Amino acid sequence: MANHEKMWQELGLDVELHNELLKSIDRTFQQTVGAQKNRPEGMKYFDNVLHESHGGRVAELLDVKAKGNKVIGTFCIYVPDEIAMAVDITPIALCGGTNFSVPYAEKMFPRDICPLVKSTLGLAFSKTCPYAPIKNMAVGETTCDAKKKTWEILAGKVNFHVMEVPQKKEEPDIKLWHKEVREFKDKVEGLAGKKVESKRLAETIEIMNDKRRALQKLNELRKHDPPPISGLDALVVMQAALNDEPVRFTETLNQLNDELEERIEKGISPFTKGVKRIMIAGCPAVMGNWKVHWLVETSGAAIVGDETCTGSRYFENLVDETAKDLVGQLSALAERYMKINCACFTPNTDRIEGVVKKAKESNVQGVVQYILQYCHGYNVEAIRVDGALKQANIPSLKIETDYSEEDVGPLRTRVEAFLERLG
Ligand code: BJ8
Repeated sequence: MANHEKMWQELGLDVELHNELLKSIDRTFQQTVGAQKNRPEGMKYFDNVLHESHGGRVAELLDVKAKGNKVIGTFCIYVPDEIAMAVDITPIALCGGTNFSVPYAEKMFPRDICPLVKSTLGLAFSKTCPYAPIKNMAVGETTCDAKKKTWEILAGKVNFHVMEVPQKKEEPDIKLWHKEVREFKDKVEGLAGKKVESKRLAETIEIMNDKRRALQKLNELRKHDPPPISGLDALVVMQAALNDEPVRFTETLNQLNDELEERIEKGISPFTKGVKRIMIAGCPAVMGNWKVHWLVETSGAAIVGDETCTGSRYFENLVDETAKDLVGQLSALAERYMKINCACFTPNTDRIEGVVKKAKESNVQGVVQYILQYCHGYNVEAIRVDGALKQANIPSLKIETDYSEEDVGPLRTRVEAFLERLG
């Protein structure tokens, strides 16, 4: 990493503090992901994506900009990347998963907002986020109160666009979302200084669908008993998906999937057959955050599915590739993204039914509902999710936590007791 110091200096980062941040993330990574046994060879690439997220990937984005193209920062999987990519804009996810930066946000923001928001803002405020100075525009959305109110503050400081994600999924809401998608197209066209062409949009739709297909395949392979890959490693792949160049990511993931098929044939797994199978449902675990996956898997279970935005919500549902003109393509994109079941929607029956369906498909014995502290949407919805799972005879455990390590002891006790209850 040392060879990137000049780049960080030129970007105006606090290099000393940034080095501390990297050390802190690396320490957590080594204690969790790095401490696993019997990992697939192909994971080396995805580990490296994480390690280079503040180095090599930043250098790549600077090259993108040197060629006259733009970079946008996003905070939610509702932003349709395909449209930005169609005008040569590179979207990059900016959500923070490290506890290191949380105190920097707490100096300015209330403490009682979710750690994902605080971590993200803390990185920007402490001058340790290399993407903050690179991005030409940030794109927020109206999914939760913490985010909505944060955008108002950031909008005065950086070029900011907010997409209105509706809170219901009825006809007027769907219409509103289609309009938002069309407005997003206008916005990125203005930023890039070029028009979205239908031919190029068809290509970027295919690129992102290919990426989703590869992730769906990984999800299928995890259904095997024993799974050929840990849930923690599958999470690393997902975290890389939000940062890496998509074509390269898909190619490498397809290679990993081939290796996993071989492992299944040869009976190679980090677990033994009959291991207790768990699905995670709820909030996303973005780069830097491996806490709950690590806790569950070091307590003797395998995570075989994730109903989160760093899981199935990101890759389920493809964009219809049959639309032939721009109007049809934008509409197909809006339809696909509207199917994401974030807890911001009311009622959210599709998500609740989806959790049960996925838990059955992955043949799990239990579901861990992962709730980031102060995320009221997922926290309150956990009651309905729990009820629906109970009806299907699937026990669930709700874990509400932040990014710190302080509650690891009590959480482990609760996870172990839950796993024991599964028989
Ligand atoms: S579509 S889950 S990526 S908003 S955890 S900041 S909701 S208080 S991250 Fe999300 Fe889009 Fe929804 Fe997915 Fe708010 Fe909750 Fe924090 Fe959250």
